[in-house]
Amino acid sequence: MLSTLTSRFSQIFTRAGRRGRLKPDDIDEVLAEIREALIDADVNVDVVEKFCGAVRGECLTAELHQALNPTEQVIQIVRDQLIAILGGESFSVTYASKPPTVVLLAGLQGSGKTTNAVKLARWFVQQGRQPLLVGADLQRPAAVEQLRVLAGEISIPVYSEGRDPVRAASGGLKEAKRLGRDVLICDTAGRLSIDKEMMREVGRISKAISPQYTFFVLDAMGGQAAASVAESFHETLELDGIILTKLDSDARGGAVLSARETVGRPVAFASTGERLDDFELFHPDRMAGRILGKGDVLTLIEKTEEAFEKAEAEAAAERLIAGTYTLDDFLDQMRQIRKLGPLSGLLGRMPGMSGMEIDDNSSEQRLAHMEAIICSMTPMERFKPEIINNSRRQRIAQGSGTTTADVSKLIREFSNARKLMSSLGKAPRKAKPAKKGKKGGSRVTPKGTVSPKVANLPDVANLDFLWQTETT
Ligand SMILES: Nc1nc2c(ncn2[C@@H]2O[C@H](COP(=O)(O)OP(=O)(O)OP(=O)(O)O)[C@@H](O)[C@H]2O)c(=O)[nH]1
Ligand SMILES: [Mg+2]
Repeated sequence: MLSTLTSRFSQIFTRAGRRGRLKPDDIDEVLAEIREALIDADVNVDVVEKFCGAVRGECLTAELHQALNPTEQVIQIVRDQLIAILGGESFSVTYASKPPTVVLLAGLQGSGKTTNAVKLARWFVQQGRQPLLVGADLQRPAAVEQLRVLAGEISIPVYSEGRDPVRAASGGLKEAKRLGRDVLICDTAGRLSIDKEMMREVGRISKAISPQYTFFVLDAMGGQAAASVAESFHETLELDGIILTKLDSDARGGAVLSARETVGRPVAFASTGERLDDFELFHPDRMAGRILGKGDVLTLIEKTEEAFEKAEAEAAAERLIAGTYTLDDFLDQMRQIRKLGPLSGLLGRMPGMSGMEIDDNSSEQRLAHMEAIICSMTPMERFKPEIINNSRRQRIAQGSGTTTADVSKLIREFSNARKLMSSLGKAPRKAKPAKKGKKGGSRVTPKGTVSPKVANLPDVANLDFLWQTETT
């Protein structure tokens, strides 16, 4: 996701870091590089200028040339301004005082309206709501069936009727009231804003059901051009927000970064894959962090919570943030994360890994290599990878059928991830070894029990058993 932009930012800040102190001229050079990276990412030029102007202003008033770590400070300023152009606050849904809360989806053909209608319905179910989906795309013969099949996977009812989408929509509203469903989500046919008749039709649907929320479904692959299409929908429909789809694709960033400014409405939700659970509230701060390569631990934790038992998730989240994990845990987490979907979508959310290019076909093989490397280490090496010298590295490489470079790479990635994770926690703590005898150091708790708080784990002062394994 936006990996090209992330690696451009990473190169820019690495170069800036090498300069040490940044004089105003240096800042202008850094800004010129940022401007070029954003233009290359297809970001709307007005947005780029506004962004760079704001960053420059902040940098100059922050008197960076006197700052101890100027690059860190610039990154912080860039991050804040990215958050600003992404909309600042996350979207929050206010429910209608008299249910149902009505949501209308509109957008271009193939942008993801039907799939995201169902994803949104699933999201409402998670909020404790009872949605009803309405199929008002009567243009394409299979559209309602597509909606029914997808909604059927998560047992959400679908209403549709006849051939007139306006009647289908208002019939859906009546049905929601009759059934006591408290959210109504209306899927519509894909249309072009230049098709006046089709635009009038969606206008009539909107009048018939008076939505609380009208979302424009925007394909991130379409870049800034797609974002500007939303502007013309806005004239007919008065949009309330955007659902940004296909963020897992190799979209360059133009749509994501231009949407808020060009449409004048926030991105409310983001769709990051083909699966129904690849969907979340859009958080500008997390997206900014992701673009800058700082990972997206919170989203990962939320996804983890969904995929695992609560107690298990609690332990994983604590360990992620507390930074008290070892290579055993690292391996454990990689295995758990695999359960959440293709690695390409998820690794970008792990701190220190967002710059990694992941090809899903080779990721299995890579994971197998990582596993072999970690399994070829002694318990002490897994606990304290700093002790791995050349001869140990050679032994591990031989044992795992990999190269010493592979071993070094893994240790480097692990150390980076651990450093970043501890910096996200309150205070950096020393790693504690995994419990003796527990496979893979996993702290998975049985169903229904409360996970041990990291702070309450036994303090293993005596590491003798680790050294014993070393010598046997
Ligand atoms: N990779 C990926 N694919 C997505 C995402 N969202 C939707 N898609 C896919 O995009 C394609 C089109 O999605 P639809 O939901 O049918 O789009 P639509 O806007 O309803 O299309 P029309 O009804 O024809 O206008 C489908 O193959 C979806 O699986 C996403 O976030 N990531
Ligand atoms: Mg559709």
